[in-house]
Amino acid sequence: MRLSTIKSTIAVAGGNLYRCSHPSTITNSEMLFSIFKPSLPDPLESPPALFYLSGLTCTDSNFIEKASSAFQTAQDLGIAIVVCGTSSQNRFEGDSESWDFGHNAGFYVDATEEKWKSKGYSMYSYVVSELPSLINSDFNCGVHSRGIFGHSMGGHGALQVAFKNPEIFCSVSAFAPICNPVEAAWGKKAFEGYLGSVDAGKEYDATELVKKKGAKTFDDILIDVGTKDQFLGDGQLLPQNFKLAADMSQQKVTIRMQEGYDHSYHFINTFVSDHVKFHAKRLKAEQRSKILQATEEVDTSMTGKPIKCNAMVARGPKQPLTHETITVDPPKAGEVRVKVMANALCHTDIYTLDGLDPEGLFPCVLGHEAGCIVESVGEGVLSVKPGDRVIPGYTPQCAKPSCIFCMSPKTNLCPAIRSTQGAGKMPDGTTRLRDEKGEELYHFMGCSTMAEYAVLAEISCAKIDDSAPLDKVCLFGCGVATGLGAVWNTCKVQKGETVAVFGLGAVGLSVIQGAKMAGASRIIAVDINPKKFEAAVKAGATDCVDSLNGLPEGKNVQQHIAGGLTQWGVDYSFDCTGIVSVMRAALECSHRGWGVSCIIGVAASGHEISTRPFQLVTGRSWKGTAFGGFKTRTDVPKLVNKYLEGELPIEQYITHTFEGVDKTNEAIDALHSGDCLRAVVKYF
Ligand code: NAD
Ligand code: AHE
Ligand code: ZN
Repeated sequence: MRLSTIKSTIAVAGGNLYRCSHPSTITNSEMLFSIFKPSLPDPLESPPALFYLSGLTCTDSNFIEKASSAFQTAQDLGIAIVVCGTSSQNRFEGDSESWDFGHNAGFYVDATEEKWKSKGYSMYSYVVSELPSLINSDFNCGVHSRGIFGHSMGGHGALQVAFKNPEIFCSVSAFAPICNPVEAAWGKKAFEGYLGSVDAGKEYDATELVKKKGAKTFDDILIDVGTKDQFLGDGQLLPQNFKLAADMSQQKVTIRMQEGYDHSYHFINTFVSDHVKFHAKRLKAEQRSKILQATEEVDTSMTGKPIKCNAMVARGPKQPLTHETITVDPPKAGEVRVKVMANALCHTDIYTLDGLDPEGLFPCVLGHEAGCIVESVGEGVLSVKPGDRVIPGYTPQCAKPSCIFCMSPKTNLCPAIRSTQGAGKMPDGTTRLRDEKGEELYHFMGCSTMAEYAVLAEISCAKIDDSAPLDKVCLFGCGVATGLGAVWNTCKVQKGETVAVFGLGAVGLSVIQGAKMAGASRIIAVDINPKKFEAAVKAGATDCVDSLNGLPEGKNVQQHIAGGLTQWGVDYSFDCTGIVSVMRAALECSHRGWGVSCIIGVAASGHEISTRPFQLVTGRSWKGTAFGGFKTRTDVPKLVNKYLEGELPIEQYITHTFEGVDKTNEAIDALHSGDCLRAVVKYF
């Protein structure tokens, strides 16, 4: 049963902002609050919640109207923001004789003075217990992790509430907080008024609390203060007292004195995005570790024994996959058996299933973009152990000093097991997969993750941060990493350079994301499906070209790009379609004299590229990339960490999610629908 009433809903930054009210049992009044809920690929997922406490005289509307730049960052990082009121809403004679005490100035304490207690002035308990559980039940936000921040009186509120409830609020920050209220006029007035004495206020004073704690509670606390803040000058804020006490207690505090800023919401709006990022990093880590604890550990009781499990088998080209029970044998020497937690569909799986892959072998188990947990290891395996989180890599990395490929910074193409992998076998030339009749099944790309269990070569396992959400970071197993790497590793696109990207699936969009992060000045996005342009612009495209119906009369796409949109073409172009005519167009729109065109798309068997040699004579060159040039075991963990740090968002690629390996055919249909970037199938 909902506890709150939604009074209005506004679409903001891709998410929704709800203004609500609810009959509060703690303040015994009709309380107002607002909540920004980001839209997430998985609508059932509970985003971390960041609670904002406003200052004196404010209501929730101040923040939502004057600090709205917070919402885009919150949407990008998948964080909900809750803005609550500043006092009980019971009105009575004398409740607002002065602006800094009483109505909308509840000071986040539980009043003990009867006059205020009887009117529900218990904002401390409201913020600590009532509102978080309401947000959890009515909006499914903050189920796993919450943070708190605030301004001025709300800054004081956030600090003291967090210090006393780190198990409820695992991160804290503040704007111009009243740090030592027992020493400040505002604090003294509030504590005398609500609690009967200043001394009683010590239990609500952040400086007193950190002193009393005498130890670290948080890894860091972020505080911004404007140097032109009048309340800094008149001794209301006292950040130096808090800093001193915190230093004594080894509690790290980052106080940033912002030159020229005052106490206003212009100050808050300028720095609020930093605070959301500060919290997002910590809230997501907390969320992951909570979910991890919740998710069942991998069962290792089957070590050394064959495991029967669900799988989707490709029985032949152009046939739907069949849901079967297969046997996955134990790992041999140098091998690892993993539990596949989530698998994403890549166009290459479809390409092979469509019979276009010259190396395609049937019956096989496809799949190569997954997140897994190690179930057991074969003899001699030291780099991973049961329980480790790994991402399988179809471009393995033996890292042996004798391997000229692994030792070279120029490539990631370790050939150690390429021949057996291409033949659908494990490195010893045999298979670990059998169907119900005991018939052998081929492996695929050294992965075969369209089954609940898989056996990989140890050199194909990228060990990642244990707290990483496997149903997200599985994307680093192929498409997204490939696009980013094509820009950063294969072409090394520099700041100010120009690029053109052909094909705006997950690979093409990640090329755009990579180019944007590299500082490309012009990013031309090309597709025959204009529905893809919105995502391309969001990723950073500056121009979109519909190469089917959007070209100027008498011009082909390469002439439109080189000669129309640009004078001499782009510094780099990328094919992310696998279509040889597009590969030609990509080359021919690259810059006279120095243009480089990078082939990422995988062409159908027998399809070959061609162009006039004149194109190369006049300075253009062609190159290609496999997995974006990333070395699987050393680079994939770094990509995952960048994601965990919030520096590399990827949720935007997950347009479809399914539960259960048997839903893989539906995921394939989704990929065919044209409005799917990545469909993630969660197995457990
Ligand atoms: P996808 O199917 O999601 O995207 C392909 C995009 O190309 C679609 O948006 C489609 O509309 C567009 N397209 C089709 N014909 C076009 C044309 N004539 N001109 C312009 N755009 C056109 O595929 P994806 O998962 O993003 O993969 C893209 C390609 O990259 C595939 O060929 C895949 O096999 C390959 N791939 C290669 C590597 C590698 O390591 N080299 C890694 C992953 C994927
Ligand atoms: N089997 C095909 C080659 C397919 C291909 O080029 N695969 C890419 C990865 S696509 C990932 O979605 C690759 O990395 N190739 C390098 C390699 O060693 O396969 C064929 O043409 O035979
Ligand atoms: Zn792939």
